[in-house]
Amino acid sequence: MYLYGDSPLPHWQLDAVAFDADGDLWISALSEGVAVIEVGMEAIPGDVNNDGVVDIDDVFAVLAAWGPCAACPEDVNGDGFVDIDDLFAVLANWT
Ligand SMILES: [Ca+2]
Ligand SMILES: [Ca+2]
Repeated sequence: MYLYGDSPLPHWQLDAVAFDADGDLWISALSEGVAVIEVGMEAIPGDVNNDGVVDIDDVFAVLAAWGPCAACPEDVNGDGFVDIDDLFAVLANWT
């Protein structure tokens, strides 16, 4: 961090700014390392592909991941299995 001119505010020289697949904003500064800032919308239940809507693509994602699945987004209720309950959760949150 360095001060720019007479400004009391710190200034950083940004190196790269990008969003990852989870919607987190990654900012790297040349002299200060990397910071991650979580931005964006709160997760929508049933939006397993995290595109901001619950639609047929989420249904297909649930069907494709059917069965045991630890910590995967298609397991909407978090019980370790992708099954009919998760499909119903997607349908119940249809946007
Ligand atoms: Ca979606
Ligand atoms: Ca489940």
